[in-house]
Amino acid sequence: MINHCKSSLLNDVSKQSTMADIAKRFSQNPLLSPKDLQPSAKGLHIACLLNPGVFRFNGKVWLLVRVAERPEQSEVHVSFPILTATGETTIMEIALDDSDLIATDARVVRYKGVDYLTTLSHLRLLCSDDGVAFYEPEGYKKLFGNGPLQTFGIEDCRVTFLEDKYYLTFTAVSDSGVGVGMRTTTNWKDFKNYGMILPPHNKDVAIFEEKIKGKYYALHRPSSVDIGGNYIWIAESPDGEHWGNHKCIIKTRGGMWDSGRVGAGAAPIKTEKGWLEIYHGATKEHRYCLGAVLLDLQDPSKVIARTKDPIMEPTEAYETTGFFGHVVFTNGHVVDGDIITIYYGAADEFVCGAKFSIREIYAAMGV
Ligand code: MAN
Repeated sequence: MINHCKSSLLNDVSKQSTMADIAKRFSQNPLLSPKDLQPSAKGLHIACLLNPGVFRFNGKVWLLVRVAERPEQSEVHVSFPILTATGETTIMEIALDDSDLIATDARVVRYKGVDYLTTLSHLRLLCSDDGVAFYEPEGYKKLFGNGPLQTFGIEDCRVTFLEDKYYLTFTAVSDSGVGVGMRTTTNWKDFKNYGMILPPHNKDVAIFEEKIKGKYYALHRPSSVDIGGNYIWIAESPDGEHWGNHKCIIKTRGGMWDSGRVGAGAAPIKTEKGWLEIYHGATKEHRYCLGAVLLDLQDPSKVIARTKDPIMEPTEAYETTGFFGHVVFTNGHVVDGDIITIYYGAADEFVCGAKFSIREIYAAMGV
């Protein structure tokens, strides 16, 4: 088994935190666990169900959930699936005592100097009448990685509804790097594939659900090595596909809960005070919390406010213990008046739900 739980350092960090968590978690959490779905192929099992994109369609709430699979693990090997460029699944198996193997992170291994993911992810549609009980409807296809830039899978899809079309922006992983793929659909049966819209290293793309002064806007997260870091950027586009005028707008904050990396959640929410964005921030020890920022309605590259403390922290057992513990990560929500219902990945293993009041988030931001 590959492992999972984090060092005692994390417990110390939890104790120091200010516990400003204002999320109202569903009592039914976790809503979905790996055992609730069938694997996509014989010989695979689902290790994690996590990080769903969320949207409304045909009167229901839908999740486009990330399903992370691998073979059952033996005592002596680590094994994981990889797609070929033409879409067949192959299994890579490495002896745990191989001196060329570095396996210290549950999510990634390094073998002979090359990084691989320990699971292969695809995206699957689930829907619900009440936003709590989700099922897989008949007649909708699973979405798999496609082509040479998605051979390690597709992950963490944001779904933006803009002018009658759903834009799916997701992490596309391969041995060439981690970039952003895009597909669009109107009916969730037929998809137009745009390939990679932002090259490595980039992820966490959330397209705004309205154009501003005729232009599309998106948040994204390039990672800059040596100089720079893992910061949230904003970009503009004439067509939703080609992006330019990039600006860095939200950086990590030293010594705080978001000191290691920050990345956008789902599409920003238009409110009377600005575009409200729930984002994730992590420490260098990979403890993932959620915070919020408010962006100017007319010029969303201007940050009006940002929460000092996290609005949600991994506190429940299903958030602290699992495939990769001490993680709450969201990339999908629905909004009803003052209430934002987020769906989130907990410990990179379960799908959970929680509600926030927009007014309470404003109060936490001091606006
Ligand atoms: C990265 C991504 C996410 C994952 C978090 C926490 O940001 O791989 O999919 O949820 O790490 O492990």
